Amino acid sequence: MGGIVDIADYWQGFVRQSPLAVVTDVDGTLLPFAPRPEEALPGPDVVALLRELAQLQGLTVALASGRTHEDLDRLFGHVPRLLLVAEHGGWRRAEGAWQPVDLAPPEALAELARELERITSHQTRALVERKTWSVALHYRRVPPSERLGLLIQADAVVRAWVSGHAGFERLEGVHAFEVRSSRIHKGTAAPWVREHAGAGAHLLALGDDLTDEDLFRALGSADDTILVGRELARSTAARWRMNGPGAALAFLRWIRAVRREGTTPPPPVLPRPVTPLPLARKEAGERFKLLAISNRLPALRTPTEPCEERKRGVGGLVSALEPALTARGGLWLGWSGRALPGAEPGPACLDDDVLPPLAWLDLPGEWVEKSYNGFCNRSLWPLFHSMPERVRFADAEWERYEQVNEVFAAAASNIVDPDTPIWVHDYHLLALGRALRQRGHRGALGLFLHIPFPGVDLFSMIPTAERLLDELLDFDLLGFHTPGYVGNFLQCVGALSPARVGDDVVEHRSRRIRVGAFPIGILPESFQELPELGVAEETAALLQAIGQTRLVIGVDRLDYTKGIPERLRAFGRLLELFPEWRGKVSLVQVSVPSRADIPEYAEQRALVENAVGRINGEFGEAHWVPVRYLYRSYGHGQLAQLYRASDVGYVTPLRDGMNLVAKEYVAAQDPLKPGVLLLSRFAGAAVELKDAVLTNPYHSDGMARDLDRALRMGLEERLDRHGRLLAAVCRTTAVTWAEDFLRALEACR
Ligand code: ADQ
Repeated sequence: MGGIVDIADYWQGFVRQSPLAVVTDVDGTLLPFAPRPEEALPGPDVVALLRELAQLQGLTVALASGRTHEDLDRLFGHVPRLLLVAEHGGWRRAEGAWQPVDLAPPEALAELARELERITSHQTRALVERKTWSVALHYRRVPPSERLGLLIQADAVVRAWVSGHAGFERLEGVHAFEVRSSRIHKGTAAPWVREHAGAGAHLLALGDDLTDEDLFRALGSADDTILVGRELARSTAARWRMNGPGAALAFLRWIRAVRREGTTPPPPVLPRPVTPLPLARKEAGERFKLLAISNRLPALRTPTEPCEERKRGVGGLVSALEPALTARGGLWLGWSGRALPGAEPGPACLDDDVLPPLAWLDLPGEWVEKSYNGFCNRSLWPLFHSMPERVRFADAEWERYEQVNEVFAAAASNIVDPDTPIWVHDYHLLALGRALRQRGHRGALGLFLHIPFPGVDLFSMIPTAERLLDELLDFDLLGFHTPGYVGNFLQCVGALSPARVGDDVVEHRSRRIRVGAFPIGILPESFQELPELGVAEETAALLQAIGQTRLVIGVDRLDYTKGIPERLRAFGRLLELFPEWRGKVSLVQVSVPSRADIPEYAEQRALVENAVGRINGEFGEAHWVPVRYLYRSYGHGQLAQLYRASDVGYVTPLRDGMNLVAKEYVAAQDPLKPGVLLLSRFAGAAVELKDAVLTNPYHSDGMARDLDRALRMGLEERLDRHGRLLAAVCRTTAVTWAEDFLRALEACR
């Protein structure tokens, strides 16, 4: 794609090549999703189009689907010359009969299918589908109120089964999941299609979901790939994208016209490059008045999850920054989350179909490993959270970290004018101010740190502490959550740098750098609205399962700084020290998966699961499960409902920059009968939320007593505390945070 000038010319040339094979997924690519899979039927126009394409000289058409071969036969078996690939590549049909690939069906899957059938035996609307190399559970028709219970059970079964059976993987679908042998995937069908299309055939693959990525990855540089769907910014190996089945069909009709009739006008729907050509600076500079840069982007935070899942995890940063950027004509730049196989970062890409527009970079896998997994998350993250025993340093990781910062600076200076204000976020990009200045950036540069800033004893453990500090002083504005972190930063500057330190300013090399506390908040109203009916039913089912006991709730990313094992231990101590609570209180711990490819995080997961098992084993009874552990993400509405239903918000990180869960819990309470916030004194939020019951997460006995106190607290004291807590949560919100920071940034130059 390197030297392409005109996209229409490129496609005119590509689709004229012979032999050419078009390989396309069916559901979501050619057919829109229907409420039930059996309702997603191809219309006569789609079948006629495939039939005509398959007849054309030098063109082969293959459908590659996750459906069973019986299903594909029923829908497309009568179309002559059409190649069919079922079960993600496992079954293939050219002329004549279906052929399975040469891989014995795994017998162990029968056992998993039986287990899933057992837990769905009373649930007639759930469907366990046994395929040759996989088992799928479809729950689209299960009423929302019953889904959660079913999924909790199914999840536990599948997790245990997959961890005991190497070579299998779990794939998430829309209201379905599938466990399949990882040796069967759509990529395996590519050589088979090429063989049938003829020597030297070029392949064009179209697909919409994650199973199509295997196909995209299996193709070579002479082939081409199109991601179909509105999820424009999803991480993909495809080189082009288009909007949905309507666009894909229009494009296939155009291919039919080009190959049948020769010269034709350009395609009615042009695929758009996933990696656009870099923007000309002048054009971009005039367009964008503010640039925000963070490691990850809102729509790209978890690229393996479907879009609706991603929206659920949106925290304060996104809800504050999106409107602030949109209002100011700003752009947001970040890493795509995609690790490239080579040694070079990709060019910056832009998606301006969304507001605010997003720009992103792909990074080489080795850089991600060293910079993101290494220096960011194994050096800075534990050190800044005062956990030096978890810290390790490697020179090569620091070097890659600086390089990543330079690549971001290069992208930024290519995208915006040198006078544009830039707001940088967090510990991944501490060296970006220096890198931007070296590229001649003149506009105001601000950094906001979302995690704590440690005292000088800890900070000076970084081998490059002085240099990092000096780089930080190239920003014009440095923002932290609390005055304590500001104090720590100024203390570090005083001790490790020749700069002059004032109350909220540092003077260095004839420049003044403003330093201040900008406590981040939430949008309190968004936790006070009643959830939609379906959402409410799903959560209500969980609450019903818990029964009449008092409820304590924990909600976190699964991260060792959040102190989840310590929290569970203290809950166990509560049941030991105050046996009267047995059978009368339940803890629901909701953990959202995080950084799972770093070993410490996988260990944390095992620790938490063991602790849950221990407590339930030791104290549980037939009618009472002390701890319910949910390893998944919830939407705002559901979290709000869980918070509101709980007697205690159990928010006990070992150390936390702010902690938004604490604020969310307060905002969601019924003001007439509020629950009690039990908050770690080591969360930044404790500075503003002084009326919580403050606790020490390192002290199990103390935390158990604080929990007992929170559970027993009378209405009058709860009302009193909650009134003051709510006032604090409404005083510094996501909006005031972004506006205050931006105002201070704009005042800098
Ligand atoms: P985090 O460490 O991610 O943020 P936090 O501030 O608590 O921590 O924000 C987590 C967000 O994720 C909350 O909005 C919460 O609702 C959501 N979340 C957590 N578990 C979830 C689940 N299971 N399902 C759905 N949503 C879930 C970092 C710093 C913090 C700082 C923020 C913002 O570590 O200290 O407060 O940035 O600056």
